[in-house]
Amino acid sequence: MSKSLSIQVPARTPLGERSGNENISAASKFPSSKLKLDELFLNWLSMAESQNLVYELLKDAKAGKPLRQPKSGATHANVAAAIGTPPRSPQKGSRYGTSAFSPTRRPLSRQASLFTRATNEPHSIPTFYKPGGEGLSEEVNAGKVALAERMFERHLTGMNLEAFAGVVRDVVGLPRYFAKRVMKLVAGANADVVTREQWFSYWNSTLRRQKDVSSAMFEILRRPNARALEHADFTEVLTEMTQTHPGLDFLKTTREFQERYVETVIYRIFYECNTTWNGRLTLRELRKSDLLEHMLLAEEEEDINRVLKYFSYEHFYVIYCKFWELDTDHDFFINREDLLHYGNHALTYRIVARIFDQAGRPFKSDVPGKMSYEDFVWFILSEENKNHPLALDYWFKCIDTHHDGVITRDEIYYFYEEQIQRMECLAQEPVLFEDILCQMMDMLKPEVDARVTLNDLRSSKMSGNFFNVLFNMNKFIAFETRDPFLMRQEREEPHLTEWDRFARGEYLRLSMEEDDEMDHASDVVWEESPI
Ligand SMILES: [Ca+2]
Ligand SMILES: [Ca+2]
Repeated sequence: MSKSLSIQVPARTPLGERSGNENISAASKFPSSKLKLDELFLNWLSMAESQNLVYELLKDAKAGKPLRQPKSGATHANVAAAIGTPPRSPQKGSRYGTSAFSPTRRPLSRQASLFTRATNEPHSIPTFYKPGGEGLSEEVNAGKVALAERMFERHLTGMNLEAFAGVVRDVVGLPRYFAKRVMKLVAGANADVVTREQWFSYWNSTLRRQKDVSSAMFEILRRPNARALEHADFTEVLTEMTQTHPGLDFLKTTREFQERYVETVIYRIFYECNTTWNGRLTLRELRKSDLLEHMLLAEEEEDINRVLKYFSYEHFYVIYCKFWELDTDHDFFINREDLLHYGNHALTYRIVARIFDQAGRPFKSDVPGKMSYEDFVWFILSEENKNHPLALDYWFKCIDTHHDGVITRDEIYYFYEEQIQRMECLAQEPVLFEDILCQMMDMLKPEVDARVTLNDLRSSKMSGNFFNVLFNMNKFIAFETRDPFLMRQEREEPHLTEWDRFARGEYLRLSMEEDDEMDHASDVVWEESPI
């Protein structure tokens, strides 16, 4: 018997095609948990360390030795890696994650004030740079130079990364996790010390010419002479953030998920800030965005889940797990069939077809007919936050099948027709097209009746519902029945977006499912153990 057991992991069996009565009854009672459990067990079994353990136990059993209690080797992190879901945030009672679930259990004073500011003002950037001028004023520059001089006085042979991070924070105004990047620019790629001379040379040649912190950030992140920032330009500083942020300590052992987290944060940044959606974030877009404010907040806030915009780990967890759930063959792509399963089969065939026609946004995926993880992030942010201006744009393009910049009666009918059929299948009395059309026009009040433009949608607060009526059955029903639970949530937490509420609910659901699976898995794996 060879020491390395070769165990083939079979493809996931589709529901209802299992043989054996026991399996059928178990699967029919708890279909999804049974399948997930099988998958979890097989994944565990395919890990090299599990195989070694099984081999050792078999060897002991053959030799007639009493079986040893296995060490608690299947840690959460490696089981999670095996089943393809990232680790959750630290549980209650841990130092940083006081709540593993809800980002809103504690008073949200910081978050709430942030949101209020974000909606009332374009952005709030520290004001020590002369606004509108060319670079820094003499006065501001003198203050900055004096501050840096004082800081360097204590480091006559140069500053290490930790000390230099103070300069980046206090003199430049950027988060400390930018220090590594700035150190490279100031002192060279392999430097681990910055001298006073190197600093002032970079300061005078580059940073003092920037008129605000956003342009300093742009300058620091961009490649030489580039006129816009691309995804990859953010990788270095965000990776540094995940390495140093106390709220992301638990991610250090799972590098893959650390990378996925960074990737997801970048997609979220570009979704919000790169309003032309061309993957090239300009200085103008950066200035108009609230990214800098949230980057600074992410540094200060020990619980990263309280930074709902861009950075929440729980939000990443939800996005990634949703993708993983749909990507049943785990090739990291989603096809049309997979997406039909989204949200408990909420979407119509017609809208899924439009998404795969890439009407809302061209896919980044290089595999024809398949959606990549990045495309999925764009989709889920648009689907679960339909009132967001960019989501309106996304769905408008999907519904405007004639590409004439206006949604007309026949286009509304084309999508609503499938909803009528679905209501009939669900034995629900369908809402007639004429009635729904009237209701929608009352709600949206377009300038020209039955001709809805993107501007009409942008000036109505009910636009998300318009789209839900057209292609999302579950949300349509929730809207028609005026779901009191949803309405209360909206009233009580006006600072949360539809996306924030969705992500919170899903995180709770996924956490509970995962806990169940972990309990079952430990029962199954060790139920034969005589100890
Ligand atoms: Ca797939
Ligand atoms: Ca049209």
